[in-house]
Amino acid sequence: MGRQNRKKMPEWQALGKHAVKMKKLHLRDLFAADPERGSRFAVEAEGIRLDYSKHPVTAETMELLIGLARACGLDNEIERMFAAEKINETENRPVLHWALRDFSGRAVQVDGSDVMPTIRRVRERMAVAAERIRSGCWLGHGGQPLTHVVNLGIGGSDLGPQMAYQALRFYSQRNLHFHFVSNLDPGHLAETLRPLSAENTLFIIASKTFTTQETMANAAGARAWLLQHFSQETALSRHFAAVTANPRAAAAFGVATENIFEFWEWVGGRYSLASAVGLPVLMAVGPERFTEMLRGYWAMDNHFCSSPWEKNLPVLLALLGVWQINFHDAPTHVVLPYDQYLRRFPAYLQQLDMESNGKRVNREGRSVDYATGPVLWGEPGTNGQHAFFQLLHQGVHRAPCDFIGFCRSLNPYKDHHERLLANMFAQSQALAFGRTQEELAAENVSEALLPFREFPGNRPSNTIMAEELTPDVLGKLIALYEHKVFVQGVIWNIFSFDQWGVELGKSLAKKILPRLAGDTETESSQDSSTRALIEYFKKHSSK
Ligand code: G6Q
Repeated sequence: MGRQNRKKMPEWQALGKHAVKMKKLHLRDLFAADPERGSRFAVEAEGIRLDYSKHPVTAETMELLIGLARACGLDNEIERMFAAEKINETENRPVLHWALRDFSGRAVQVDGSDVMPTIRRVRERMAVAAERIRSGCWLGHGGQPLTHVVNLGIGGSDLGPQMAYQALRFYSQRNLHFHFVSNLDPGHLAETLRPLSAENTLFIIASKTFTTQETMANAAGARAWLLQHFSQETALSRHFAAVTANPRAAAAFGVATENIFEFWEWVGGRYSLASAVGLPVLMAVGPERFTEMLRGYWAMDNHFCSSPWEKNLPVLLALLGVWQINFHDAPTHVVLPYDQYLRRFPAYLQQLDMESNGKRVNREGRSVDYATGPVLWGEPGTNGQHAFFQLLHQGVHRAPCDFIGFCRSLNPYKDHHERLLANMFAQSQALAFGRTQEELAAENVSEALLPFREFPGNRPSNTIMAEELTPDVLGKLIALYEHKVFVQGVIWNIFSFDQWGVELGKSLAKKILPRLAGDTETESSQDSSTRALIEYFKKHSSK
Protein backbone atom coordinates (compact mmCIF):
# COMPACT_ATOMS: atom_id res chain seq x y z
CA MET A 1 0.00 0.00 0.00
CA GLY A 2 2.75 2.45 0.98
CA ARG A 3 4.69 2.26 -2.27
CA GLN A 4 2.48 2.94 -5.27
CA ASN A 5 3.20 5.84 -7.64
CA ARG A 6 2.25 8.87 -5.62
CA LYS A 7 0.88 11.00 -8.44
CA LYS A 8 -1.47 8.23 -9.53
CA MET A 9 -3.00 7.86 -6.09
CA PRO A 10 -6.62 9.12 -5.93
CA GLU A 11 -5.70 11.00 -2.74
CA TRP A 12 -2.89 12.86 -4.55
CA GLN A 13 -5.16 13.65 -7.49
CA ALA A 14 -7.93 14.87 -5.22
CA LEU A 15 -5.47 17.27 -3.64
CA GLY A 16 -4.43 18.45 -7.10
CA LYS A 17 -8.03 19.29 -7.95
CA HIS A 18 -8.60 20.92 -4.60
CA ALA A 19 -5.47 23.05 -5.08
CA VAL A 20 -6.91 24.50 -8.31
CA LYS A 21 -9.90 25.71 -6.31
CA MET A 22 -7.81 26.96 -3.40
CA LYS A 23 -5.45 28.94 -5.62
CA LYS A 24 -8.33 31.21 -6.56
CA LEU A 25 -8.65 32.31 -2.95
CA HIS A 26 -6.42 34.86 -1.27
CA LEU A 27 -5.56 34.47 2.41
CA ARG A 28 -7.52 37.70 2.83
CA ASP A 29 -10.65 35.87 1.61
CA LEU A 30 -10.07 32.93 3.94
CA PHE A 31 -9.65 35.18 6.96
CA ALA A 32 -12.63 37.30 6.00
CA ALA A 33 -14.82 34.19 5.68
CA ASP A 34 -13.98 32.88 9.13
CA PRO A 35 -13.41 35.26 12.03
CA GLU A 36 -12.12 32.36 14.15
CA ARG A 37 -9.58 31.18 11.61
CA GLY A 38 -6.57 32.27 13.69
CA SER A 39 -7.49 29.83 16.44
CA ARG A 40 -9.25 27.21 14.31
CA PHE A 41 -6.07 26.46 12.39
CA ALA A 42 -3.77 26.35 15.40
CA VAL A 43 -2.73 23.47 17.61
CA GLU A 44 -1.17 23.54 21.03
CA ALA A 45 0.58 20.46 22.36
CA GLU A 46 3.52 19.79 24.66
CA GLY A 47 3.83 23.50 25.38
CA ILE A 48 4.26 24.36 21.70
CA ARG A 49 1.76 26.30 19.66
CA LEU A 50 1.63 25.92 15.91
CA ASP A 51 -0.44 28.53 14.10
CA TYR A 52 -0.90 27.44 10.50
CA SER A 53 -3.86 29.65 9.72
CA LYS A 54 -1.72 31.66 7.28
CA HIS A 55 -1.53 28.69 4.92
CA PRO A 56 -4.11 28.43 2.15
CA VAL A 57 -5.97 25.58 3.80
CA THR A 58 -9.53 24.77 4.81
CA ALA A 59 -10.88 21.89 6.87
CA GLU A 60 -11.29 20.04 3.57
CA THR A 61 -7.60 20.59 2.67
CA MET A 62 -6.50 19.15 5.98
CA GLU A 63 -8.78 16.14 5.57
CA LEU A 64 -7.41 15.47 2.11
CA LEU A 65 -3.82 15.81 3.30
CA ILE A 66 -4.43 13.45 6.18
CA GLY A 67 -6.09 11.06 3.74
CA LEU A 68 -2.91 11.15 1.64
CA ALA A 69 -0.74 10.39 4.68
CA ARG A 70 -3.00 7.47 5.53
CA ALA A 71 -2.94 6.13 1.98
CA CYS A 72 0.87 6.36 2.00
CA GLY A 73 0.93 4.04 4.99
CA LEU A 74 2.25 6.59 7.48
CA ASP A 75 0.87 4.75 10.53
CA ASN A 76 2.63 1.58 9.47
CA GLU A 77 5.91 3.42 8.79
CA ILE A 78 5.82 5.09 12.21
CA GLU A 79 5.26 1.70 13.78
CA ARG A 80 8.14 0.18 11.82
CA MET A 81 10.59 2.90 12.90
CA PHE A 82 9.61 2.57 16.57
CA ALA A 83 9.70 -1.23 16.32
CA ALA A 84 13.39 -0.98 15.32
CA GLU A 85 12.78 -2.48 11.87
CA LYS A 86 15.55 -1.90 9.35
CA ILE A 87 13.83 0.98 7.60
CA ASN A 88 17.17 2.39 6.41
CA GLU A 89 17.09 -0.22 3.68
CA THR A 90 20.00 0.93 1.52
CA GLU A 91 22.32 0.70 4.52
CA ASN A 92 20.47 -2.24 6.02
CA ARG A 93 20.06 -0.57 9.42
CA PRO A 94 17.30 0.26 11.84
CA VAL A 95 16.79 3.96 12.64
CA LEU A 96 16.95 4.39 16.38
CA HIS A 97 17.72 7.99 17.29
CA TRP A 98 14.46 7.94 19.26
CA ALA A 99 15.88 5.19 21.53
CA LEU A 100 18.55 7.64 22.74
CA ARG A 101 15.81 9.58 24.53
CA ASP A 102 13.39 6.81 25.41
CA PHE A 103 12.83 6.89 29.17
CA SER A 104 10.01 4.33 29.16
CA GLY A 105 12.20 1.50 30.42
CA ARG A 106 11.21 -0.77 27.54
CA ALA A 107 13.75 -2.92 25.74
CA VAL A 108 14.82 -2.05 22.19
CA GLN A 109 16.17 -5.09 20.40
CA VAL A 110 18.78 -4.82 17.68
CA ASP A 111 20.00 -8.11 16.25
CA GLY A 112 18.77 -9.95 19.32
CA SER A 113 20.14 -7.71 22.05
CA ASP A 114 18.63 -4.83 23.99
CA VAL A 115 20.48 -1.58 23.24
CA MET A 116 18.95 0.41 26.09
CA PRO A 117 21.38 -0.65 28.87
CA THR A 118 24.33 0.40 26.67
CA ILE A 119 22.69 3.74 25.92
CA ARG A 120 22.21 4.37 29.64
CA ARG A 121 25.76 3.27 30.47
CA VAL A 122 27.31 5.69 27.97
CA ARG A 123 25.07 8.50 29.20
CA GLU A 124 26.17 7.87 32.79
CA ARG A 125 29.83 7.93 31.76
CA MET A 126 29.24 11.17 29.85
CA ALA A 127 27.66 12.72 32.93
CA VAL A 128 30.67 11.74 35.06
CA ALA A 129 33.07 13.22 32.51
CA ALA A 130 30.97 16.40 32.32
CA GLU A 131 30.99 16.76 36.10
CA ARG A 132 34.77 16.37 36.15
CA ILE A 133 35.12 19.21 33.66
CA ARG A 134 32.49 21.37 35.36
CA SER A 135 33.99 20.96 38.82
CA GLY A 136 37.52 21.65 37.60
CA CYS A 137 38.66 18.14 38.56
CA TRP A 138 39.68 17.13 35.04
CA LEU A 139 43.26 18.35 35.03
CA GLY A 140 45.53 18.63 32.03
CA HIS A 141 49.01 17.17 31.84
CA GLY A 142 50.47 20.25 33.51
CA GLY A 143 47.99 20.02 36.40
CA GLN A 144 45.69 22.86 35.28
CA PRO A 145 41.89 22.43 35.02
CA LEU A 146 40.63 22.08 31.46
CA THR A 147 38.45 25.08 30.70
CA HIS A 148 38.40 25.15 26.89
CA VAL A 149 36.67 22.35 25.02
CA VAL A 150 37.24 22.11 21.26
CA ASN A 151 34.87 19.83 19.37
CA LEU A 152 36.49 18.46 16.22
CA GLY A 153 33.77 17.07 13.96
CA ILE A 154 31.86 17.87 10.79
CA GLY A 155 28.32 17.50 9.44
CA GLY A 156 26.21 15.59 11.93
CA SER A 157 29.12 15.51 14.36
CA ASP A 158 29.32 19.30 14.40
CA LEU A 159 26.05 21.00 13.47
CA GLY A 160 23.98 19.42 16.25
CA PRO A 161 26.28 20.05 19.21
CA GLN A 162 27.18 23.49 17.92
CA MET A 163 23.55 24.49 17.43
CA ALA A 164 22.47 23.11 20.83
CA TYR A 165 25.41 24.69 22.64
CA GLN A 166 24.50 28.09 21.16
CA ALA A 167 20.80 27.51 21.87
CA LEU A 168 21.39 26.63 25.53
CA ARG A 169 24.24 29.03 26.17
CA PHE A 170 22.11 30.87 28.72
CA TYR A 171 22.23 27.73 30.89
CA SER A 172 25.95 27.07 30.37
CA GLN A 173 28.69 27.21 32.97
CA ARG A 174 30.44 30.47 32.26
CA ASN A 175 34.02 29.60 33.22
CA LEU A 176 34.02 26.92 30.51
CA HIS A 177 34.47 27.83 26.86
CA PHE A 178 33.38 25.78 23.88
CA HIS A 179 34.68 25.88 20.33
CA PHE A 180 33.67 23.95 17.23
CA VAL A 181 36.15 23.22 14.47
CA SER A 182 34.83 21.48 11.39
CA ASN A 183 36.46 22.79 8.25
CA LEU A 184 39.41 21.24 6.47
CA ASP A 185 40.54 24.80 5.83
CA PRO A 186 43.49 25.05 8.23
CA GLY A 187 42.37 28.56 9.09
CA HIS A 188 39.50 27.15 11.13
CA LEU A 189 41.72 25.23 13.54
CA ALA A 190 44.48 27.84 13.52
CA GLU A 191 42.18 30.75 14.39
CA THR A 192 40.44 28.70 17.07
CA LEU A 193 43.68 27.63 18.74
CA ARG A 194 45.48 30.96 18.46
CA PRO A 195 44.13 32.42 21.72
CA LEU A 196 44.08 29.04 23.57
CA SER A 197 46.67 27.39 25.77
CA ALA A 198 47.46 23.67 25.53
CA GLU A 199 47.52 23.56 29.34
CA ASN A 200 43.76 23.88 29.68
CA THR A 201 42.37 22.63 26.37
CA LEU A 202 40.41 19.44 25.85
CA PHE A 203 39.74 18.19 22.33
CA ILE A 204 36.70 16.04 21.66
CA ILE A 205 37.14 14.15 18.39
CA ALA A 206 33.55 13.55 17.28
CA SER A 207 33.34 11.13 14.40
CA LYS A 208 31.02 8.18 13.99
CA THR A 209 33.33 6.48 11.52
CA PHE A 210 36.59 7.95 12.82
CA THR A 211 37.75 8.07 9.21
CA THR A 212 36.27 11.38 8.04
CA GLN A 213 39.04 13.26 6.28
CA GLU A 214 38.30 16.72 7.73
CA THR A 215 38.00 15.52 11.31
CA MET A 216 41.04 13.27 11.12
CA ALA A 217 43.12 16.12 9.65
CA ASN A 218 42.00 18.48 12.41
CA ALA A 219 42.63 15.84 15.08
CA ALA A 220 46.16 15.40 13.73
CA GLY A 221 46.59 19.18 13.78
CA ALA A 222 45.36 19.33 17.37
CA ARG A 223 47.76 16.59 18.40
CA ALA A 224 50.70 18.40 16.77
CA TRP A 225 49.68 21.61 18.55
CA LEU A 226 49.60 19.83 21.93
CA LEU A 227 52.95 18.17 21.26
CA GLN A 228 54.55 21.51 20.46
CA HIS A 229 53.77 22.45 24.01
CA PHE A 230 54.14 19.22 25.98
CA SER A 231 56.59 17.36 23.75
CA GLN A 232 55.69 13.89 25.10
CA GLU A 233 52.99 11.63 23.68
CA THR A 234 51.95 10.58 27.21
CA ALA A 235 50.70 14.10 27.81
CA LEU A 236 47.98 13.64 25.24
CA SER A 237 45.74 11.23 27.11
CA ARG A 238 44.31 13.94 29.35
CA HIS A 239 43.67 16.31 26.48
CA PHE A 240 41.70 14.11 24.12
CA ALA A 241 38.27 12.51 24.28
CA ALA A 242 36.48 10.77 21.44
CA VAL A 243 32.86 10.27 20.49
CA THR A 244 32.55 7.50 17.95
CA ALA A 245 31.06 4.26 16.70
CA ASN A 246 34.60 3.10 15.99
CA PRO A 247 36.26 2.98 19.43
CA ARG A 248 39.15 0.88 18.13
CA ALA A 249 40.24 3.61 15.74
CA ALA A 250 39.93 6.18 18.53
CA ALA A 251 42.13 4.04 20.77
CA ALA A 252 44.63 3.60 17.93
CA PHE A 253 44.77 7.40 17.62
CA GLY A 254 45.81 7.48 21.25
CA VAL A 255 42.60 8.41 23.05
CA ALA A 256 42.50 6.81 26.51
CA THR A 257 39.78 4.15 26.77
CA GLU A 258 38.09 5.95 29.64
CA ASN A 259 37.70 9.03 27.42
CA ILE A 260 36.02 7.21 24.54
CA PHE A 261 32.23 7.58 24.39
CA GLU A 262 30.45 5.31 22.02
CA PHE A 263 27.47 5.71 19.74
CA TRP A 264 26.21 3.28 17.19
CA GLU A 265 25.63 2.51 13.51
CA TRP A 266 21.90 2.85 13.98
CA VAL A 267 22.14 6.57 14.83
CA GLY A 268 22.36 8.71 11.69
CA GLY A 269 24.91 11.54 11.97
CA ARG A 270 22.30 14.29 11.55
CA TYR A 271 20.10 12.60 14.17
CA SER A 272 22.91 12.06 16.68
CA LEU A 273 22.74 15.05 19.02
CA ALA A 274 21.00 13.02 21.74
CA SER A 275 23.87 10.48 21.67
CA ALA A 276 27.43 10.97 22.92
CA VAL A 277 27.72 13.57 20.14
CA GLY A 278 25.97 15.87 22.63
CA LEU A 279 28.96 15.64 25.02
CA PRO A 280 30.06 19.29 24.67
CA VAL A 281 26.47 20.39 25.31
CA LEU A 282 26.31 18.16 28.37
CA MET A 283 29.58 19.63 29.62
CA ALA A 284 28.28 23.14 29.06
CA VAL A 285 24.84 22.84 30.67
CA GLY A 286 25.33 19.89 33.01
CA PRO A 287 23.63 16.50 33.22
CA GLU A 288 20.35 17.79 34.63
CA ARG A 289 19.72 20.28 31.84
CA PHE A 290 20.89 17.79 29.25
CA THR A 291 18.41 15.23 30.56
CA GLU A 292 15.71 17.92 30.40
CA MET A 293 16.50 18.31 26.71
CA LEU A 294 16.31 14.55 26.16
CA ARG A 295 12.99 14.42 27.99
CA GLY A 296 11.76 17.21 25.73
CA TYR A 297 12.66 15.11 22.70
CA TRP A 298 10.91 12.13 24.27
CA ALA A 299 7.74 14.11 24.97
CA MET A 300 7.61 15.05 21.28
CA ASP A 301 8.29 11.44 20.25
CA ASN A 302 5.32 10.33 22.35
CA HIS A 303 3.14 13.10 20.99
CA PHE A 304 4.11 12.08 17.45
CA CYS A 305 3.29 8.42 18.06
CA SER A 306 0.05 8.89 19.91
CA SER A 307 -1.75 12.07 18.82
CA PRO A 308 -4.43 12.08 16.15
CA TRP A 309 -2.92 13.48 13.00
CA GLU A 310 -5.14 16.55 12.88
CA LYS A 311 -3.55 17.61 16.19
CA ASN A 312 -0.13 16.10 15.61
CA LEU A 313 2.52 18.81 15.33
CA PRO A 314 5.14 16.96 13.22
CA VAL A 315 2.46 15.46 10.97
CA LEU A 316 0.82 18.86 10.44
CA LEU A 317 4.14 20.57 9.67
CA ALA A 318 4.97 17.80 7.21
CA LEU A 319 1.58 17.93 5.47
CA LEU A 320 1.65 21.71 5.15
CA GLY A 321 5.09 21.34 3.57
CA VAL A 322 3.80 18.75 1.12
CA TRP A 323 0.85 21.04 0.31
CA GLN A 324 3.24 23.89 -0.48
CA ILE A 325 5.93 21.87 -2.27
CA ASN A 326 3.81 19.53 -4.36
CA PHE A 327 0.60 21.46 -4.89
CA HIS A 328 1.80 25.09 -4.86
CA ASP A 329 5.25 24.54 -6.41
CA ALA A 330 7.22 26.02 -3.51
CA PRO A 331 10.85 25.02 -4.10
CA THR A 332 12.18 26.39 -0.85
CA HIS A 333 11.43 26.63 2.85
CA VAL A 334 12.61 29.38 5.19
CA VAL A 335 13.17 29.00 8.94
CA LEU A 336 13.21 32.24 10.89
CA PRO A 337 13.86 31.96 14.62
CA TYR A 338 13.17 35.25 16.38
CA ASP A 339 15.74 34.37 18.98
CA GLN A 340 19.46 34.95 18.78
CA TYR A 341 20.23 31.78 20.75
CA LEU A 342 18.68 29.79 17.88
CA ARG A 343 20.93 31.34 15.27
CA ARG A 344 22.38 27.99 14.18
CA PHE A 345 18.98 26.29 14.11
CA PRO A 346 18.37 26.97 10.39
CA ALA A 347 21.82 25.55 9.51
CA TYR A 348 21.09 22.49 11.63
CA LEU A 349 17.70 21.98 9.97
CA GLN A 350 19.26 22.52 6.59
CA GLN A 351 21.31 19.35 7.01
CA LEU A 352 18.50 17.45 8.71
CA ASP A 353 16.04 18.20 5.93
CA MET A 354 18.19 18.43 2.80
CA GLU A 355 20.41 15.44 3.52
CA SER A 356 17.38 13.36 4.46
CA ASN A 357 14.92 14.29 1.74
CA GLY A 358 17.11 15.69 -1.04
CA LYS A 359 16.47 12.51 -3.05
CA ARG A 360 15.29 11.93 -6.62
CA VAL A 361 14.55 8.21 -6.63
CA ASN A 362 11.80 6.46 -4.75
CA ARG A 363 12.12 3.40 -2.52
CA GLU A 364 11.93 1.15 -5.56
CA GLY A 365 14.90 2.93 -7.11
CA ARG A 366 12.82 4.70 -9.77
CA SER A 367 12.92 8.42 -10.54
CA VAL A 368 10.15 10.36 -8.89
CA ASP A 369 7.99 12.66 -11.01
CA TYR A 370 7.19 15.10 -8.20
CA ALA A 371 9.19 17.47 -6.04
CA THR A 372 10.76 16.19 -2.83
CA GLY A 373 12.74 18.01 -0.11
CA PRO A 374 12.86 21.82 -0.38
CA VAL A 375 15.92 24.06 -0.32
CA LEU A 376 15.92 25.01 3.35
CA TRP A 377 17.57 28.14 4.66
CA GLY A 378 17.09 30.93 7.15
CA GLU A 379 18.53 33.41 9.60
CA PRO A 380 17.36 34.79 12.91
CA GLY A 381 14.88 37.65 12.94
CA THR A 382 15.01 40.55 12.92
CA ASN A 383 18.36 40.37 11.08
CA GLY A 384 16.83 38.64 8.07
CA GLN A 385 14.31 41.47 7.72
CA HIS A 386 17.15 43.79 6.80
CA ALA A 387 18.60 41.35 4.31
CA PHE A 388 16.48 38.92 2.30
CA PHE A 389 12.90 39.60 3.39
CA GLN A 390 12.50 41.81 0.32
CA LEU A 391 12.40 38.64 -1.77
CA LEU A 392 9.97 36.99 0.60
CA HIS A 393 7.54 39.90 0.33
CA GLN A 394 7.87 40.99 -3.28
CA GLY A 395 10.03 38.42 -5.10
CA VAL A 396 8.77 35.86 -7.59
CA HIS A 397 9.62 32.69 -5.64
CA ARG A 398 7.14 31.09 -3.32
CA ALA A 399 9.02 30.67 -0.05
CA PRO A 400 6.88 29.40 2.85
CA CYS A 401 8.31 30.45 6.20
CA ASP A 402 8.38 29.04 9.72
CA PHE A 403 8.54 31.84 12.27
CA ILE A 404 9.74 30.60 15.67
CA GLY A 405 9.41 32.76 18.77
CA PHE A 406 9.09 32.73 22.55
CA CYS A 407 6.79 34.60 24.91
CA ARG A 408 9.53 35.44 27.40
CA SER A 409 13.09 36.54 26.85
CA LEU A 410 15.86 34.90 28.87
CA ASN A 411 17.47 38.34 29.07
CA PRO A 412 14.62 40.81 29.56
CA TYR A 413 15.72 44.37 28.86
CA LYS A 414 13.36 47.31 28.56
CA ASP A 415 10.83 46.54 25.81
CA HIS A 416 13.25 44.79 23.43
CA HIS A 417 11.46 41.48 23.56
CA GLU A 418 8.05 43.00 22.88
CA ARG A 419 9.53 44.83 19.94
CA LEU A 420 11.14 41.62 18.66
CA LEU A 421 7.84 39.77 18.81
CA ALA A 422 5.92 42.69 17.31
CA ASN A 423 8.26 42.39 14.33
CA MET A 424 7.73 38.65 14.08
CA PHE A 425 3.95 38.98 14.12
CA ALA A 426 4.09 41.90 11.68
CA GLN A 427 6.17 39.98 9.16
CA SER A 428 3.81 37.02 8.93
CA GLN A 429 0.92 39.47 8.74
CA ALA A 430 2.56 41.41 5.91
CA LEU A 431 3.35 38.17 4.05
CA ALA A 432 -0.22 36.94 4.36
CA PHE A 433 -2.23 40.08 3.73
CA GLY A 434 0.14 42.34 1.85
CA ARG A 435 -0.88 45.83 0.89
CA THR A 436 -3.11 46.56 -2.06
CA GLN A 437 -2.82 49.40 -4.55
CA GLU A 438 -6.16 50.72 -3.25
CA GLU A 439 -4.80 50.90 0.26
CA LEU A 440 -1.69 52.66 -0.98
CA ALA A 441 -3.72 55.11 -3.04
CA ALA A 442 -5.78 55.91 0.04
CA GLU A 443 -2.50 56.83 1.72
CA ASN A 444 -1.76 59.23 -1.13
CA VAL A 445 1.01 57.14 -2.66
CA SER A 446 1.60 58.48 -6.16
CA GLU A 447 0.21 56.39 -8.97
CA ALA A 448 3.64 55.85 -10.54
CA LEU A 449 4.86 54.17 -7.37
CA LEU A 450 1.84 51.92 -6.82
CA PRO A 451 3.24 48.78 -8.53
CA PHE A 452 6.52 49.08 -6.68
CA ARG A 453 4.99 49.58 -3.29
CA GLU A 454 2.29 46.98 -3.62
CA PHE A 455 2.67 43.82 -1.51
CA PRO A 456 0.73 40.96 -3.10
CA GLY A 457 0.40 39.03 0.17
CA ASN A 458 -1.01 35.49 0.10
CA ARG A 459 2.42 34.22 1.13
CA PRO A 460 2.19 31.31 3.54
CA SER A 461 3.84 30.88 6.92
CA ASN A 462 3.67 28.91 10.13
CA THR A 463 4.22 30.52 13.50
CA ILE A 464 5.64 28.22 16.15
CA MET A 465 5.72 29.53 19.70
CA ALA A 466 6.62 28.36 23.18
CA GLU A 467 6.79 30.17 26.50
CA GLU A 468 10.57 30.29 26.85
CA LEU A 469 13.63 28.70 25.28
CA THR A 470 14.47 25.93 27.78
CA PRO A 471 16.39 22.67 27.22
CA ASP A 472 13.02 20.89 27.25
CA VAL A 473 11.61 23.15 24.54
CA LEU A 474 14.76 22.80 22.44
CA GLY A 475 14.46 19.00 22.58
CA LYS A 476 10.83 19.28 21.51
CA LEU A 477 11.62 21.59 18.61
CA ILE A 478 14.36 19.30 17.30
CA ALA A 479 12.17 16.20 17.51
CA LEU A 480 9.33 18.15 15.89
CA TYR A 481 11.45 18.78 12.80
CA GLU A 482 13.02 15.30 12.82
CA HIS A 483 9.60 13.69 12.63
CA LYS A 484 8.36 16.23 10.10
CA VAL A 485 11.20 15.20 7.80
CA PHE A 486 10.38 11.53 8.41
CA VAL A 487 6.69 12.00 7.55
CA GLN A 488 7.53 13.85 4.36
CA GLY A 489 9.94 11.07 3.35
CA VAL A 490 7.11 8.56 3.77
CA ILE A 491 4.73 10.65 1.68
CA TRP A 492 7.33 11.07 -1.06
CA ASN A 493 8.18 7.36 -0.86
CA ILE A 494 11.90 8.04 -0.49
CA PHE A 495 14.54 6.77 1.92
CA SER A 496 15.25 9.59 4.37
CA PHE A 497 18.02 7.98 6.38
CA ASP A 498 20.80 7.40 3.87
CA GLN A 499 22.98 10.06 2.18
CA TRP A 500 24.65 8.54 -0.84
CA GLY A 501 24.70 11.96 -2.45
CA VAL A 502 27.70 13.03 -0.40
CA GLU A 503 29.92 10.15 -1.59
CA LEU A 504 30.93 11.02 -5.14
CA GLY A 505 32.67 14.32 -4.34
CA LYS A 506 34.65 12.61 -1.59
CA SER A 507 36.01 9.89 -3.87
CA LEU A 508 36.81 12.35 -6.67
CA ALA A 509 38.76 14.52 -4.21
CA LYS A 510 40.92 11.49 -3.42
CA LYS A 511 41.80 11.17 -7.09
CA ILE A 512 42.51 14.87 -7.53
CA LEU A 513 44.70 15.27 -4.44
CA PRO A 514 47.81 13.54 -5.88
CA ARG A 515 47.57 15.81 -8.95
CA LEU A 516 47.73 18.87 -6.74
CA ALA A 517 50.78 17.44 -5.04
CA GLY A 518 52.57 17.23 -8.38
CA ASP A 519 51.73 13.81 -9.83
CA THR A 520 50.97 14.43 -13.51
CA GLU A 521 50.71 10.85 -14.66
CA THR A 522 46.99 10.48 -15.05
CA GLU A 523 46.21 14.13 -15.62
CA SER A 524 44.54 13.22 -18.88
CA SER A 525 41.88 11.25 -17.00
CA GLN A 526 40.48 14.58 -15.74
CA ASP A 527 37.99 16.62 -17.72
CA SER A 528 39.30 19.79 -19.34
CA SER A 529 37.81 22.16 -16.76
CA THR A 530 39.25 20.26 -13.81
CA ARG A 531 42.57 19.95 -15.60
CA ALA A 532 42.72 23.69 -16.20
CA LEU A 533 41.76 24.43 -12.61
CA ILE A 534 44.50 22.11 -11.37
CA GLU A 535 46.99 23.84 -13.67
CA TYR A 536 45.97 27.27 -12.43
CA PHE A 537 46.30 26.10 -8.83
CA LYS A 538 49.74 24.60 -9.41
CA LYS A 539 51.01 27.66 -11.19
CA HIS A 540 50.02 30.03 -8.43
CA SER A 541 50.15 28.00 -5.23
CA SER A 542 53.91 27.89 -4.96
CA LYS A 543 54.35 31.68 -5.08
C1 G6Q B 1 24.95 12.88 8.62
C2 G6Q B 1 25.97 12.56 7.64
C3 G6Q B 1 27.25 13.36 7.77
C4 G6Q B 1 28.20 12.89 8.86
C5 G6Q B 1 29.55 13.54 8.64
C6 G6Q B 1 30.55 13.17 9.71
O1 G6Q B 1 23.89 12.32 8.71
O2 G6Q B 1 26.19 11.20 7.64
O3 G6Q B 1 27.01 14.72 7.93
O4 G6Q B 1 27.69 13.21 10.12
O5 G6Q B 1 30.04 13.17 7.38
O6 G6Q B 1 30.75 11.81 9.75
P1 G6Q B 1 31.53 11.16 10.94
O7 G6Q B 1 30.78 11.41 12.19
O8 G6Q B 1 31.66 9.71 10.60
O9 G6Q B 1 32.89 11.84 10.99
